[in-house]
Amino acid sequence: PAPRTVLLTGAAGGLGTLMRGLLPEHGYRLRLLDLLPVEGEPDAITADLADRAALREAVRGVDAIIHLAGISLEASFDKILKANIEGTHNLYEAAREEGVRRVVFASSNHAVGFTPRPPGDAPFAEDSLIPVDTPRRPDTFYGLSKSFGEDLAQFYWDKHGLETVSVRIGSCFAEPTSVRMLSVWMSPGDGARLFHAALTAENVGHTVVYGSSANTRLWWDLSTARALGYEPQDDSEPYAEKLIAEQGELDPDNPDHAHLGGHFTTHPPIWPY
Ligand code: NAI
Ligand code: 15L
Repeated sequence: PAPRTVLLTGAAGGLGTLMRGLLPEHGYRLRLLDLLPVEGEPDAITADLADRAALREAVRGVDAIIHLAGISLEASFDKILKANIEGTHNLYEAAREEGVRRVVFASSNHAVGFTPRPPGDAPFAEDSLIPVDTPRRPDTFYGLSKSFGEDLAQFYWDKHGLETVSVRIGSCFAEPTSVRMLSVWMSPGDGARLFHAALTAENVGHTVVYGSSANTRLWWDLSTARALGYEPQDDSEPYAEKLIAEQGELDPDNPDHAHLGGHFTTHPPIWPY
């Protein structure tokens, strides 16, 4: 049977708030968890990913987990280690102990952020799009934690038969706000469609997909996402004229524009810290 009761971690965050609004339309009953209280949701579980007892209780009886909680930008290694690396491990252990069969993991384009973007101008030829099996090249401690999360997901599948779809999300916000986002944007509606596909596709083992809309200027290959049944319906192109007029075209000689990860490859300048 299709999963119906889903634990959404990181429910108070930006993406969590968007998905709280959209996933019920796809038929899900959501249980919410975050370190912070979730506005307007008195039943949400307030817990830290460090609290293994709370996680075990939170996952008990759910059909699947969408794991969004964690630090979502660059931070010190110690903070990333605690929230994203140890925290994600704690959640997988709770899932294993309670027999949860599927996780959808919010990975990130920053796991492959130092990958050069496709050369030339958009739209890019199919065979120059970045595939999911490109070597991982994290651009930050944050990106490293997402790379670890993908390895953890593979390990829990191989060792324990716990399935994961790792979604290397581009930028999921209401609208694209930069020229880079014209290539990597995932509309909230497409985000919900992709999570729904990731929850319902059969026999995913550990599958890695990119998470974005069907953008005219797309940099990466959506075929593994489409194979789950994902059919993106949006394209950032209507925003292109205005954003390019304001910000100019991407400049391949600018290091901030040269790689998938954009300015994460150069900023914030975290050393010494
Ligand atoms: P966000 O920073 O708005 O939300 C993250 C949420 O996780 C926050 O509500 C925070 O309180 C919670 N959290 C942090 N540490 C926690 C802990 N130790 N225990 C429990 N909860 C904790 O981030 P956003 O944008 O909503 O992203 C959600 C997830 O998706 C993150 O894992 C992020 O790395 C990933 N992602 C998001 C992208 C986007 O475009 N929004 C792009 C790529 C990945
Ligand atoms: C991410 O991984 C971040 O969580 C999000 O805030 C955006 O910065 C996004 O990547 C991006 O690359 O635009």
